[in-house]
Amino acid sequence: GFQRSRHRNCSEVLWQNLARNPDKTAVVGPAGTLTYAELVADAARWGNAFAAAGLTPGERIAFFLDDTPVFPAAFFGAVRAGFVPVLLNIQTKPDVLNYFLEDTEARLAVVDAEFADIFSGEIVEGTRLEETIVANGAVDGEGFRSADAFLDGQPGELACADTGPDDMAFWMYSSGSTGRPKGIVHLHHDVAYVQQSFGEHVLRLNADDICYSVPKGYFAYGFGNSFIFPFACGATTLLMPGQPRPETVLDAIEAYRPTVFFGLPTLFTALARTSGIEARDLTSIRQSMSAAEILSEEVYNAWKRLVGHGPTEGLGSTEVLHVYLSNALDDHRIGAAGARVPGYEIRLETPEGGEAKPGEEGVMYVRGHSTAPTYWNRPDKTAETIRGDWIYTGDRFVERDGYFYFLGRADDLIKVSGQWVWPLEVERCLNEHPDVHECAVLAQQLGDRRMALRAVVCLVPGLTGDEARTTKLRDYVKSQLTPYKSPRMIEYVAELPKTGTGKIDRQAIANTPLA
Ligand code: 3SK
Repeated sequence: GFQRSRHRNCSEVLWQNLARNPDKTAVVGPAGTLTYAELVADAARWGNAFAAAGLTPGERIAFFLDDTPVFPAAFFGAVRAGFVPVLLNIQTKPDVLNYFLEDTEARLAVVDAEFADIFSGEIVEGTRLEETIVANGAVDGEGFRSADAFLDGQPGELACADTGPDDMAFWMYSSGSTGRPKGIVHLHHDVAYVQQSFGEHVLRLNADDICYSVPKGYFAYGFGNSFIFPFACGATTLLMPGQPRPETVLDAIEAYRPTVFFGLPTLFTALARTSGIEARDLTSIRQSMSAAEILSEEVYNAWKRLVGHGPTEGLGSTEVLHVYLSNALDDHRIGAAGARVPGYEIRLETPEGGEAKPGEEGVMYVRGHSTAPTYWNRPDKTAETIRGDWIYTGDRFVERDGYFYFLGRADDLIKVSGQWVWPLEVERCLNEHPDVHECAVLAQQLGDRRMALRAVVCLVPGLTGDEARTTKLRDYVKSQLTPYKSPRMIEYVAELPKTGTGKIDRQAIANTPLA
């Protein structure tokens, strides 16, 4: 049966390797290669340094880190010493970062040198941030200290703090829906639980595996792929900093020869369309995993032709920490998010509140021992999503033959490139542009099943909707929000259709084929 894990501190997932296989390579990549003994010693130094900085147990530390060995070292050192890393997306805009600092009340931040500049001025004023520890490079100035100086003289051993399985271990933030992002609180036992469920039943790594997750460690998906499953098995994880592009991903595969490859549909689609990919050496990959959205059959088959297997598709959430629906390597249903992962219960609720039967549509709830107990300080949002020990996903599904097929959202949030977008937020942003008279932004399913944003724009009189205008508007959204929120399609109309009460008639727009 599935029990709550007994780990009193989730750093066990790394530390167990000290006795088991200290000389095995834990992490490789351009930023450095470390054995498990070396990684544990680094983690111990970070943990000791956080304690020496005077943090109290349970205090949050803001992490703003790309994928390098510093990430797991600082993370596991912090949790082992009883502190709570908050994994922030390194693409976070300054105003949202200011909110994160306020919400977490972090006094310390650990930041890659490349991004350290934004931890200054207005962004940190009024927050409790006292010091920014700069890793992978140096930055001068008040409030900054280099990681080397921070870690100097700290011992490479660290006793485990007095934490228990049900204590708060780390946070991640929900990516932008309506309003402020929510701090998703995870507990120490959640880490071993996702290994017991998805790790042991679906992924099944062995110690010889080298994992390469293109999605980064600050996403729950990347965190599990890079720092839970490989460490739980004494395998190796490849850490590639920098913005991934198809060419750099292919170069990394040839250089480091990963055996297990993790991506999102957007990446598999881009890779499948990369010219010359047939000539690249992908022979090291024995298993691939895709999550978050459904892959098109075309891309699934293209990947299968390239590496001999299609990506295993799954679906998870940050609230659950990792994947709760998954296909299997040897049993894959095209178009399905997957079957229930052992360790999770799934319930589909009909609009009347009953249990949906196979073939009937329902909104999905999921339950298992890795789900977040709360959003930080947000009782209203917690009540909406975390209903007792069930998580309300807001996703509409139908089950056939034990496999779940996604039908859409119960509200209008959509996932683009694996990240949540609220079309209305993009609509509001575009509406603020001086060229826009009015507009509507909708979710549009593409021919290959992925979701994209479609904007229908009525420009102010006298302006024309040409390619230059489209680029200008898309760039505007990118600069105001984040790049993935920029609409893929912008169409221009002389007038938006209206309902009898004068509201924009979204249904009429949705029913109009793409221009
Ligand atoms: O499917 C997702 O979006 C997801 C989110 C968090 C963790 C893991 C996954 C696959």
